[in-house]
Amino acid sequence: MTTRGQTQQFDKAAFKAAVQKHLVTTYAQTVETADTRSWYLAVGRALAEISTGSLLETEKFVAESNARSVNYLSLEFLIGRLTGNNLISMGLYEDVSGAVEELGLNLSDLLEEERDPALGNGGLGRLAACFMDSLAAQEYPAVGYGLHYEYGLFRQSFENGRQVEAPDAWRGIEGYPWEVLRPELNQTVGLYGRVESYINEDGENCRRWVPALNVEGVAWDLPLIGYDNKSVYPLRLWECRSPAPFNLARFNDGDYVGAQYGQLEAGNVTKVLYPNDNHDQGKALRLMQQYFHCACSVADILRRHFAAGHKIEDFAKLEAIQLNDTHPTIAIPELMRILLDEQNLDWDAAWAICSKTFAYTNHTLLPEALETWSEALISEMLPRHMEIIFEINHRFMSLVEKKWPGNNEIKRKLSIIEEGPQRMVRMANLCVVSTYAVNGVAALHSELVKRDLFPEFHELFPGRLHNVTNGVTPRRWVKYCNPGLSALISEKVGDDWPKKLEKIAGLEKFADDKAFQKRYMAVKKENKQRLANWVEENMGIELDTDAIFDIQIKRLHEYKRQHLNLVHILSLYHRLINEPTFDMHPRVFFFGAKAAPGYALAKDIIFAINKVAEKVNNDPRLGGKLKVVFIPDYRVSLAEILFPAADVSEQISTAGKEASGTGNMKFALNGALTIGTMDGANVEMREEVGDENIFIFGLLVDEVQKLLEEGYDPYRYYHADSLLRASLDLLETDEFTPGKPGQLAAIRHNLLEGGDPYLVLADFADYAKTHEKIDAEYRDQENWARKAILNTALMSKFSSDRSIRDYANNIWNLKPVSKK
Ligand code: C3B
Repeated sequence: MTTRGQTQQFDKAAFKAAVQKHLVTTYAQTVETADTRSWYLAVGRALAEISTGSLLETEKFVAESNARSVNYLSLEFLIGRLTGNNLISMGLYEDVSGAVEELGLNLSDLLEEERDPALGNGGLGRLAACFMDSLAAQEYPAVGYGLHYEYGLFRQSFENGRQVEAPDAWRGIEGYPWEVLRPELNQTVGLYGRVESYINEDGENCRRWVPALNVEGVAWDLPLIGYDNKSVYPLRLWECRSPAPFNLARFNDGDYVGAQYGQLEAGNVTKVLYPNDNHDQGKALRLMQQYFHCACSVADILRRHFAAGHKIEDFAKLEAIQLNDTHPTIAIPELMRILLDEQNLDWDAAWAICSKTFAYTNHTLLPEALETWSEALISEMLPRHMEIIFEINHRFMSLVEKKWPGNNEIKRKLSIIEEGPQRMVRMANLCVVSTYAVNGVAALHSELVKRDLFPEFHELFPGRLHNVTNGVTPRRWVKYCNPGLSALISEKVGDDWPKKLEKIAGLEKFADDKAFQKRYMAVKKENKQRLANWVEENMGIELDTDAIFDIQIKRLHEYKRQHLNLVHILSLYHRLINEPTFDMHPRVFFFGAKAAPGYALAKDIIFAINKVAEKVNNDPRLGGKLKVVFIPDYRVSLAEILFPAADVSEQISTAGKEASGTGNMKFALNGALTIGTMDGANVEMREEVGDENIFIFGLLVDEVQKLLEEGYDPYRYYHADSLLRASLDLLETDEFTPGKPGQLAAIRHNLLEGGDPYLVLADFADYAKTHEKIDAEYRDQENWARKAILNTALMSKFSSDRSIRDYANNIWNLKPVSKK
């Protein structure tokens, strides 16, 4: 049967037979009675059969090529639904659509049956998924290593406007059709216990870890299918299982250990994804997840290395390990431990390998997201690793002493160990010290990493800090999710733009072409209609597609400032009711966002937006000009409907807080105009599209820092701006919560008495003024069409293919290995 590259004919009869076989033998259904879900599963399995074959072939081919590989370690891969996207990568979308039609089925209906694998929280996990897609598309040898969570990110619903969380059993009871169990790759992982000294055969003093208990790591592979080529790489997800019931009698102190570890069930380690985005909670089980992930992954990398016949000395030459944020940092002492205690290398030899293997990506400057673990916890769970961390730090401190003799303040600041009532291990410092490359994720962010986060490290290790600007895959985020626009692009620039996004620059010359503008806007209108239909069917709200569709979709976080958007909506509401001459183009404000379950203010913001939505959507005084829609359970598959339908993209974080953003890129590629601050990748998007084609507002990073240093007083803005005051004061009334005044007051309180830590009030006036400009510009549809087309045309820099080439050339030293 055919794979990709269309080198062979698709054997429709064989494919149909494979689907029917799976329907009967795998899912125990009959052709006559099977429901849509069973058919989707059977089609998924039949396709996975093809990709699994290619995966095994690619593994062998890469192993024999002796090329360097990258191992992408991430606690999160927010991959989204695979079936539709994989069909596109395999070049089989049309063929399979035809085949299932002959079985009396509709492919789109089948694809809707797939549950999103939501194995990530937000930007960081989605970036990892785009990167894996780009590695495969460009045939850079790669393995993605993650965790096989039984429950992904919680499912969100609203009860009386409030977020309610439910578990996300993404695999259903039947299992996920694309995953394949690899029992031969099992790993055993130790935990707790003690470290022993002993003398080896050569009379040397050695250390070894004697874990108190072991758990089992089971590998599940998902296929990462290269677009229009024959390479398929594994996304290897580890599931934790406890081997036979714990044998407590093995422990010397049965009772003591029983009391301490009794509740620990190994099966729980990969039970659920921690639902925090940009926030470190410091829970022991999370450290256990991190170690379990790293131990299985490092062991598997070594297994592959040795199986290919290589020597340990060549490890760094052949394997790069990329740490996606600090979450997998414990992989560093784990590799050191194996090299020292199992491979019997001396410290310098082990360190030489480690420090040429690992590279680290920093994704945030937010202090609450920078991970630290207590020394006590690490010493208990991973005693040998703690010893190794101390030794790394000891040697590093001598280096600091050499550079800044006698300067204890710098030592205190740079040390991997933070002194205090309880000593803490700073994972970011461990990363910077132990890796050969550290990168930020957008130009501005990388500058701030150098200037504010790691200035002394930058001095000490010149050349170690890099920038790699994030990107998004044009396969999922245009070709798959926006077929109308894709057809239009292909017509003008040829059909290889999904793998050579530079080609879309060819659209620039059509920006003033009236006929093209009309067709481009007609596609936008269809996409708005698709979203409007979803909203009508699922939420019962009727929308007018002539309105401006203004969308903010991302995790709920104060720094992302959904509440700035809300206060602006309140100001429009106030003006529509109180200013008889106020005119605005009809506008729908969409939100999609999950709040971490423990983040009270974020949940209050969701509640407030929902309450405001209830009121404005039904208030006849507004003449239908203002609608607010909070899409429940925002996830990748809904993003695929939302991005193509946007006119305006909200990227309004406080300057200096959003490391990059990637939703901003998806919107612009799909022809939305950005309203945004000079933050993250917005800065580089502005460089690409030009100031006229983006709406920039707000304080700059340095202005933010200055204002905070001088002492920021939100009341100053409150008293000086009557519209702002009226808008905020609405939150104290019962306007949106009839009979219950004060239900929304927490937000106002945070912005006034709470000191407004993210400067919502300081940026409000400029934000509101910029929205007025958007309103005026939208009314000139030709002008708007021109700008939208230019946004699509000028986004090629933000393909994740370019990001991956940057990593490959500047950090990983990786060459494509093409399987012809
Ligand atoms: C995010 C950042 O908040 C985004 O600005 C960035 O675009 C993405 O990472 C990808 O680089 N991020 C996240 O989702 N979770 C974290 N813990 C830290 C950063």
